[in-house]
Amino acid sequence: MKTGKALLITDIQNDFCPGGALAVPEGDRIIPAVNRISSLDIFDEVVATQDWHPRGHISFASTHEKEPFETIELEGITQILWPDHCVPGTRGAEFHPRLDMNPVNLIIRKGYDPEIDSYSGFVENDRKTETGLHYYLRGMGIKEIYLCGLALDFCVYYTALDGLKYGFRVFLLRDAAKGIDQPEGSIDEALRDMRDQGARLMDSRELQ
Ligand code: VGL
Ligand code: ZN
Repeated sequence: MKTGKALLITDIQNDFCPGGALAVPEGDRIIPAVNRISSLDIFDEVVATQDWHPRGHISFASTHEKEPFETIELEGITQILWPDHCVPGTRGAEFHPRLDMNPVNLIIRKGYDPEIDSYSGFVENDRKTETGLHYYLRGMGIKEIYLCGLALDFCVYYTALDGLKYGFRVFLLRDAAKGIDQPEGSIDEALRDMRDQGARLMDSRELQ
């Protein structure tokens, strides 16, 4: 039976886990919870996003000969500069080896245009270039999206806001997401904003 629910697993890649280039503290600790929920029978669709940046990507500090976490203005958009991460062909770009990919029926790669960063799974950071994910989910009759993954204050956050804009009901699985908190306080700010805009926070253990 169709439920109209989709699970979106954001960027659980080696570079966002301890030892990776842009490690989220304890990022790998969410994996058991994610594996449990992805294998439940309640989702029509299980989608994973994969951050995917060519060498010399515009979001890399090295491209601008700057230090990671400095910011620059790019065509009116403030861009945080990141360490080189999620470069195709590197181990860092691969999904974490303990993430169960068997239930995943669609992988969306994002950020592969050298000139545009992409946090959200729906729209790139120019706020125009669509990944196509909302057409897919709508076409499949999805009404509710459940979010988990990395990083809570960047890619999960932007995916939540865009999900709301596209008219989905959005649920954040709070225990199955972790943030960078860079700059400090950005996790709390992201949580507050997601709630204010209509996302609902819940614990993954409520899903059976
Ligand atoms: C992400 C920063 C840069 C994320 C991706 O997955 O949250 N953050 N690229
Ligand atoms: Zn990235």
